[in-house]
Amino acid sequence: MDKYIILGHENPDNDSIVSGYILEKIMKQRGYDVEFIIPDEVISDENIMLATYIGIDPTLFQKQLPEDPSIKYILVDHHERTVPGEIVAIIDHHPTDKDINTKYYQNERACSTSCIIGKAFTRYLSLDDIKAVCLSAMVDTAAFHSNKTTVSDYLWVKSMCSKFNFNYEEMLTTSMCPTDITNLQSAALNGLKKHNIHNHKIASSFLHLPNPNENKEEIMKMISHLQEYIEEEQYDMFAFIVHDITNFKSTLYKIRKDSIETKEYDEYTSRGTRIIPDLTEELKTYQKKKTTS
Ligand SMILES: [Mn+2]
Repeated sequence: MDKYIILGHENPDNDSIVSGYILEKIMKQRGYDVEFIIPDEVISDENIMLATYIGIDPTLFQKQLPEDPSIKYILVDHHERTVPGEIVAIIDHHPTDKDINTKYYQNERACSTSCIIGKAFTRYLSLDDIKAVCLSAMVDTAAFHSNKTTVSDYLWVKSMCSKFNFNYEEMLTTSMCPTDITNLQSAALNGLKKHNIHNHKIASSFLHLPNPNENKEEIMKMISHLQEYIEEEQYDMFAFIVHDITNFKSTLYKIRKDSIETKEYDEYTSRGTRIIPDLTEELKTYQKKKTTS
C-alpha cells in the first residue's frame, strides 16, 4: 500500500495545521496509510496558542521527513515545496500563474484551505474538527476582513457555528490576535514565507497591529532588521506587510538593500490573494524591461 505524507507550508500557520490535521483524519477513515508531518523545528507561539484553542497540539506532528523516496506527498495550503518523493496532490487557495501538473490539483478561492477540505468532507469530521475549520477560516481572513474572504465560506462558517453552538464572537476575537512585538527581530519575521517570483528571491512577513501609527518607531527598526536580513540571506526583496486591525487597512513595505518603497491598501489585503499576485505582475514587467533594453 502506498504511504502518503501531508505537508503544509514552511513556518506553518493555523490553516496549514488545521488542513493537515483534518485531511489526515479523513484519509485514515477512508483506509489510507497517511501521516501529517510538520518538519519545521519551530512553530510560532501564536500558532501554538491558536491550535490549542481548538484542541490541537501541533507539536505532536513535528518530526523529520523520512528519506524513503517511494512515499507520496500531498501539499495543503501551498503549492511549492521540495520533498524527498513524488508530490501527487495539492489542495490550495493561493492564486498562481505557475504550471502545476500533479495528478490531483485543486486550487480555488476560499477563506482557508481547511474550508475547502472541511466543506467537502464534513461527514468525516467531529464537532471539534468543524470548529477548527471555522476558526482557521477566521484566522486566515483576519475575521473575514481580508479581500480573500468568500461569501460562501463565510456563510458556511456562520451556519456551522449556529448549528453546533460554537461561540462565534469569541472565536472571531481569538482569530484576530495582534502580533507580539516585544522582540522586534522575531516580530519582523512573523509568518515568514519565501517566494520565487520570476526568479526573484522574495521573502515576506506580516504584522497585525491595533494601531500601527503608535508603533512607527518599532516599524522603522524592524525594517532595518529586514534590510540586514535580506543582505545575509541574499534576498532580492522583502515584502513586509503591516495590517491595521482596527481600521482594516494594510501597508506594504517593499524593502530592498538600498531602497524602501511603500504602498498603501485601503482594505485588509491578503498576501496570497493580492500582494503576491501584484508583485508577480510587477516583476514580470521589470523582467521584460530588463531583457528588451
Ligand atoms: Mn491558508
